Amino acid sequence: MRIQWLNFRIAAASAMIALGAGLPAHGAVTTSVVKDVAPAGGATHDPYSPVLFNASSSDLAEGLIAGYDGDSTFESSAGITAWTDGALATVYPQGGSGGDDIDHAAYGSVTNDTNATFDLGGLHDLDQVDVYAGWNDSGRDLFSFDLLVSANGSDYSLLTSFLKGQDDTGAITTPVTSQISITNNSGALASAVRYVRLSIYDADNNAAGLAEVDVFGSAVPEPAAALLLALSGATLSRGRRRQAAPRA
Ligand SMILES: [Ca+2]
Ligand SMILES: [Ca+2]
Ligand SMILES: [Ca+2]
Repeated sequence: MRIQWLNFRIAAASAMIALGAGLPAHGAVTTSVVKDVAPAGGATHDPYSPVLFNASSSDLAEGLIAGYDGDSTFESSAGITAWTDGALATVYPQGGSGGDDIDHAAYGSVTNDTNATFDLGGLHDLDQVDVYAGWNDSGRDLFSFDLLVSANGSDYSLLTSFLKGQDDTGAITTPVTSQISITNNSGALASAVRYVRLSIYDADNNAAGLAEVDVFGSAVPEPAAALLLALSGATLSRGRRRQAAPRA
C-alpha cells in the first residue's frame, strides 16, 4: 500500500513538472511594435479606428474584469472595462478638459508602479499577448511594463519587459495607438498559466491609456488537470484515513 502511494505521488509530481505550471516556455520571447497614427484633419471628436490592426473580441481575456491597483479613470477615462471590450475605436481630441469623457472613452488609464492582473479562470498554455496602448495625442499614449504570469496568483514569472523609450509629448496631436505583440519564437509563450499581469511603470506624464489586452492560448488538457485534482483528493482521503485509524 505504501509503495503504491509512493508510486502515485511520483507519477503526480512528474505530471506537475511536465505541466511546467506558470513557467515561461523555452525559446526566446519576441516583442513587435506597430504604431498607428491618425492622419491630420479630423475635427473635434470625429471617430477614428486604427487601420494597421484590430483588437480581438474572442481572446481569453475578452470580457474579463481585471484586478487593478492604480487609477484607471484618469482624465475621465472609461476604466478597466475598456481593456477587454474588443474595441480600439477612439476620437480626435478636443484639446481641453470639457470633453474628457468623450476624448478618453476608448481607454482605461494606467498609472505608475501598479499591477493589472487578468484571471483566466483556469490553467492555460499561452501563445501570444497583445497590449494596445493609446491616447488621442502623444502626451499619454505609451508606458513601460513587465509581462508576468502565474499559475497560483502568488508566484509570478517574468516573461519580458517592454520599454517605451523617450517620451514624445507634443509631437503628435492626433490619436496614437500602439500594438505591442509578445510571442515566442519556439511557439508557446508560457505553460499552465492562470494569471496574466502587466506591471506598469514609466507611463507618459505619470498616466497613459490602455485600450485593450488580448490573451491567446488554449486550456490545459483535461487529463493533466484531472491528475492534479486526483492528487488533491487522494491527499485529503489519506489524511482522513490516518485520523480515523486510532479510533477503529
Ligand atoms: Ca479582446
Ligand atoms: Ca478596448
Ligand atoms: Ca508619448
